[in-house]
Amino acid sequence: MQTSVTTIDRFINEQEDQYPAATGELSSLLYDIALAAKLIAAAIRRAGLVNILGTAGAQNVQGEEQQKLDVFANETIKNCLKHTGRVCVMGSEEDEDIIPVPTEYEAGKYAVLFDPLDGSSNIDVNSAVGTIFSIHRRRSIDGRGTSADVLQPGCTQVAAGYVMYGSSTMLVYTTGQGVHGFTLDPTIGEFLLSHERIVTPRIGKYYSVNESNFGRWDKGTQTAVRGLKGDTPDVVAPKNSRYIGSLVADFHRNLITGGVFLYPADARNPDGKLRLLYEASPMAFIAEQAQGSATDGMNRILDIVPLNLHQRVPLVIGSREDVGFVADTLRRVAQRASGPIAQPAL
Ligand code: P6P
Repeated sequence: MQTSVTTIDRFINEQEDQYPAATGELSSLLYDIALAAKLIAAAIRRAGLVNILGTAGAQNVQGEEQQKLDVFANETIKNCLKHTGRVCVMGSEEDEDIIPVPTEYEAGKYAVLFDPLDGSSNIDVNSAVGTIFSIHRRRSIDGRGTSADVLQPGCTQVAAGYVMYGSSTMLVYTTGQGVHGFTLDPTIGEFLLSHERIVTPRIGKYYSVNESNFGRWDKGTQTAVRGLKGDTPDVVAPKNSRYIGSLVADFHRNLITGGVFLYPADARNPDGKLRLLYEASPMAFIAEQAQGSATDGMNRILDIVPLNLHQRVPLVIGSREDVGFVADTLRRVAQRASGPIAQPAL
């Protein structure tokens, strides 16, 4: 039986061949991340058996109980990257400050940001969790990496991706040449190409938002979500609600089937909950490469210049027309609230 399997290594190499100037370092960095993903996937699969569930007791910089798998995932990614000579600095949701590569290792030309285990509150209930990563070229000239290397707008990313530890383990990434998905075959320990050139439908089936925040949203957001539910069927067809509470899982479903995910600002989270650098920005790169889009409600995520490592941002991401509907609604409600624009006297 003819089997034409494409491993992630072969696929990355074939993509790199299209760029004669490529040195192969970015490709090798993507392998390093794929290795970390395999190690984390194995730990998650074993989690119920070797009792590494439950909290590690420590709290991360977000003030959240740090689960043991959070700690393991964070350390695994750092250990897979720091000695390679390809990275000068890292930024992690689990670490308060940037992580310059230790002096005993060569500092490379890339800065890597990551959320090592997003949705970790779902760990103990065996629901999907994920790793999200974002790669920029360093801006500093030499030496250890600095904040300037990580505080870059999403439009300067050279690669971004996520790993979803769900019913199967999938790695989805882009280097600006489309979005491609690989499924881990645990029997051989290889990520195999399963979703080449993912394109998200223009209009989605689902909307994903935590509706328990409805009373804390502004009027524009409430109006937009009501529209997605079917209040304005002449403008947007009613959608089904799907919300897992894990960004990677909600984003991935919408990417494949079409849909829009929202984590808006609210009275309790005036900048929303999600982080710009290692959640919104990489997902926005992927969304746009899959012909979708991503905004903070009105402004393109990839244009936002970050001011600090753990900066939060409201997020509306997914099918292009659905994201556009939300933006149009927010603008219309804002204009109505600010009153009719004074027409210049003729
Ligand atoms: P809420 C998980 O904690 C996370 O950071 C994202 O993965 C997810 O989209 C969001 O928070 C869920 O937040 O407030 O709806 O539980």
